[in-house]
Amino acid sequence: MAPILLACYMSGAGAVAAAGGMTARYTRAFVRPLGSNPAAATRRAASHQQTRHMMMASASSVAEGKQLDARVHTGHHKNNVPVALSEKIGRELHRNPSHPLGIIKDRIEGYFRERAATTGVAVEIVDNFFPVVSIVNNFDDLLIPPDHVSRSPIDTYYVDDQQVLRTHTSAHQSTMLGKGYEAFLVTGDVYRRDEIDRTHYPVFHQMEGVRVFPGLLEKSGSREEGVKMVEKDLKDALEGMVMALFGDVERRWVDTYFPFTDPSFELEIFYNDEWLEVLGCGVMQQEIVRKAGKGETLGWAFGLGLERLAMVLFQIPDIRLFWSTDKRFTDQFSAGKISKFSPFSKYPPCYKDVSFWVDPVAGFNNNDFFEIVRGVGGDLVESVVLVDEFVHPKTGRGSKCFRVNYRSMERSLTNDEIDVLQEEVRKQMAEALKVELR
Ligand code: FA5
Ligand code: MG
Repeated sequence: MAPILLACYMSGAGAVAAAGGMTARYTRAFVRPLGSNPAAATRRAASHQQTRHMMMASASSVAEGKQLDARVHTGHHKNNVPVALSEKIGRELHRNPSHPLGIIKDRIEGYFRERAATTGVAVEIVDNFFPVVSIVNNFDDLLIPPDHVSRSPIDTYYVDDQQVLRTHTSAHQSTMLGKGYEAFLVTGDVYRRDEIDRTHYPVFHQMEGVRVFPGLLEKSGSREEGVKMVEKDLKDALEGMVMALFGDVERRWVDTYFPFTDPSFELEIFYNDEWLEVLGCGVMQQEIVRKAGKGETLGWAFGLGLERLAMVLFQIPDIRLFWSTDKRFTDQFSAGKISKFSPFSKYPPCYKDVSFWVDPVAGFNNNDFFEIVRGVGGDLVESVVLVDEFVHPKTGRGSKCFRVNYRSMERSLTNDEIDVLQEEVRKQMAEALKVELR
């Protein structure tokens, strides 16, 4: 036992933490189609089972008398939405004009409204679409392949076998186009099962922007020329937006891949000594536009993360803070103003390690563990870091050790209260995940 524990405490937590950068689901993930990796396929199958276990665990909250939204908690066997998560639906932080997310949203909308005044094309602005969308809208309409990894219940919250919690605001592209809008912005909360750290939270906010150009193809002479003009307008619009938010900041375009745009780009800005990806965008795939009834009309689309921008602009160090109802947080912001957040003291952390055997190692998915921790510890969990992992050379069993860092943003925690939480985490792990706790 002793050497195993030693291994757990001595391995490089820093390296693991450093590797956990911002998820780039619709870029990086797309080079790894689901099913291309047998180990991953086993993991996904096993995890699906686990997800169902956890769903049953959350169903017990129904008995506790909570009012659950029937649009989200359908009782369908595919449903993997935890109650703690669905409680975030309806908070609509982006619609609060004096919340940092609302303040940024208003700025960007203002910028595009002004720009529209010069182009003469009105922008339709929407921020209240319910986050339950069809699988068709979230994936199929956007040409995301049927076997793509982002569709897995490991990465996505399913409501039933037809609907998900939207994983991006791109889910509204096709319906908005289909309704006839030529320019629109759609802002909303999006949901992804993900790792746990300062920049990742299972709910965050995106703004989608789309503009199509009727008649441009005919005017430009060829599709190739037209695409160039659309690309230029897209880049002008977004650089202008960044200027409106950050002033004359250093910025660069990075070529990337999205299934729904071609060519595709990411915009990065140089801020506080590092390059930061703020949005993905590109020229819309013609098939999407065509299916939405707009024929060969050319268009562009972008999707940006509001938290990402807000963390930089307001200097908010932890993504959990956006959800804080502590007056020391909320009272610092007022409508229309971008101001620096002053942290109201940093309370001491308290960390707990959990080590266990998994057999086979491919049968375990980290996201399932993260969700248990989130479910038990809620916003007291600052981060979860994989500190050690190895496969036993003789038995072939896998070993993992995670460090759960607890820290309240509002008060000091006691070791005793965290012990109670950690015990509950272990209990739920033993029930829901096929692991042998050590
Ligand atoms: C998308 O979601 C695409 N739908 C964006 C898009 C729209 C591309 C239209 C082309 C056309 P991605 O997963 O990279 O792409 O997310 C877009 C932005 O959301 C990122 O640039 C980042 O600002 C933000 N974002 C992504 N993941 C997170 C996260 N876990 N936490 C906070 N912000 C995130
Ligand atoms: Mg990205």
